[in-house]
Amino acid sequence: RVQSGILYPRESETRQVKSLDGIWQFRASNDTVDGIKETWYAERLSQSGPTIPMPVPSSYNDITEEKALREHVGVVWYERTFFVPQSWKDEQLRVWIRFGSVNYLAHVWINGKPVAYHELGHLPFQQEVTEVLTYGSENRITVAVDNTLSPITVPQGSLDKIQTINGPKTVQRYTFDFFNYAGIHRSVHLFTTPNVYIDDVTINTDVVGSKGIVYFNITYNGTFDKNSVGCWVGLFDADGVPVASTPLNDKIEANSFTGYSEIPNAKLWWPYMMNPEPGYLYTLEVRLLNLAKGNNNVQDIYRQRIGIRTIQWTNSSLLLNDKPVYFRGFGRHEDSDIRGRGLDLALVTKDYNLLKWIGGNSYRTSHYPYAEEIMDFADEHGIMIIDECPGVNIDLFSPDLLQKHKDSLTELIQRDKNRPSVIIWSVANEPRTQHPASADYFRSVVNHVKTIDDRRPVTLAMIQGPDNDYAGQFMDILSFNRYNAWYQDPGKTEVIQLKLKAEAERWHSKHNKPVLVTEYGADTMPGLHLMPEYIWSEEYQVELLSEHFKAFDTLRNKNNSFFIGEMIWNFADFKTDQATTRVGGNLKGVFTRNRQPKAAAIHLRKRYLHLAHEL
Ligand code: GCB
Repeated sequence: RVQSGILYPRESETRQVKSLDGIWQFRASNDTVDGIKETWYAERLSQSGPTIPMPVPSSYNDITEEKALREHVGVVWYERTFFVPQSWKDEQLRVWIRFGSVNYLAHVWINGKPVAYHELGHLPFQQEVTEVLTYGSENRITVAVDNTLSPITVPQGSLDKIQTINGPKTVQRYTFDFFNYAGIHRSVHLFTTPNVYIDDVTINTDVVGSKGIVYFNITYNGTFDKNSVGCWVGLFDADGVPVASTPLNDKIEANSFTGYSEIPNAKLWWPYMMNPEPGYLYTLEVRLLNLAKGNNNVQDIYRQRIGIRTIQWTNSSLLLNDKPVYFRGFGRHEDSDIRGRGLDLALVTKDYNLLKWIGGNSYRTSHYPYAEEIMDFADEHGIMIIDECPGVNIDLFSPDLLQKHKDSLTELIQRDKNRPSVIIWSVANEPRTQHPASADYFRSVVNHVKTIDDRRPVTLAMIQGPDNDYAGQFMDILSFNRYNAWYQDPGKTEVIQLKLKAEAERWHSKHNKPVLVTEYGADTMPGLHLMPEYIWSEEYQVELLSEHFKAFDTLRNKNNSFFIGEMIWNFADFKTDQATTRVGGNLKGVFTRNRQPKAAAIHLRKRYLHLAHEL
């Protein structure tokens, strides 16, 4: 089921991209009908029942005024029509459909024929559809989306029945603390490739003195004579000036080319505020050639932006280009009013502006992979990413779940392997690692990651304490989430310095690895002022932060410090499932859900800018 390449669809001289974003037709189905059995995909959705307009990309949950749709459990249907030009057939192009993310599971039909199936939200999937399209006329695409979570989905959930006056009702239970938004969350693209096409590009970089070295592995697919396929790669700097080029003829195995280029005086990829030119990117141009038609006969061209940098880690630090980094970061969510988890480029751009304004240099993609468009910004602006797979709050460890968890990491790494911004893989958030079964489970998960990518360190955002945990031993970096003076000892900010420092020291003394705080914070109702500081007020959030800052400073200023960073929970307020501890959602943001600052944002900014200049 694991796809080969999942390159982002990009136009080039040989590739066309057509967006299928826009208003689709939509209907939620209920427990009593099975639209797949009733073949709703065989004709227009409006033939089998009423439809409503639904934007793509977006979560569907908050688009209407219906509670039933917000809380829907099970399948919903999407449909739209589109045209495909006759010229695509005349030119014998391959045509592909690609979804950036459908949460959680998707069946896709085109013109009534099944073309794709994918389980796991937050990750892209694609399928060639050349044969099912009608060229020079209208086509229909139908998608059935199922949001049901079970003990063997990533993340886990369970179904429950509640009794109502109208009989039993199925509800979804889950323990993770964000709303289980669903729908077609990211863009849908049709794109073309030539018959013989570049399937995947894998980059690794190294630095020797002032020289940058870029290693590449290019795979291709297609049907013409293997002996006539050639490959050429060129590297261009940020101004488009060529800096290296290499013809590749050394096929080390079928369908792949490997090689490397050297760039003298390379400009390295640096984090934001660590260098005057952070996030420096080169463009790699890959040309697949048909040598039978001459040395320069180009079949396919794909361009991939890359950054040159090294990552190393020791028992006390994480080094980028040989310099230790300190994370000034955040936990975040893809979340906003109305569109839920749907991609919104205005929001994405605003968030990066806020991140830079506040002096942050990093965040964790808590608790699932973020949109590729969001990751592009991180590459461009020098924002360091802890890239997290959707394994949140795992409680029941089973072989079936393990397989799916590994699949989610395979797909995540396949998607993000070339990104300079991705510094650490996070294999899960807050699994119940007090269970002995978590030991074998996470040993296996980490081994799996290492077989795909051993050039980045692995972490896990842990919630169990260091003496009640079986999984920390397998990690390269020890990350923990801790809510001193919030869930533990609410109101008692005077415990923070002692407890936080003691815990960080214990993690380090137990496993001898670098330590990072991936969550701390306090829910804060914007505009609530209570002095002296009282929980939920803006003053309390500021006070809680201040006490943490003191603890962090003690840890990082020690000789041979093992403490590598702080990530506050959360960048912005976000929606959760309904609970008596939540007021319209989780309010631990330093920004509101509308991205306006609470007092804590101003306070945090002072610290992050100060740290940025000091380090
Ligand atoms: C956590 C979770 C995060 C929650 C947060 C909270 O430990 O990792 O998903 O939102 O606590 O605020 O409760």
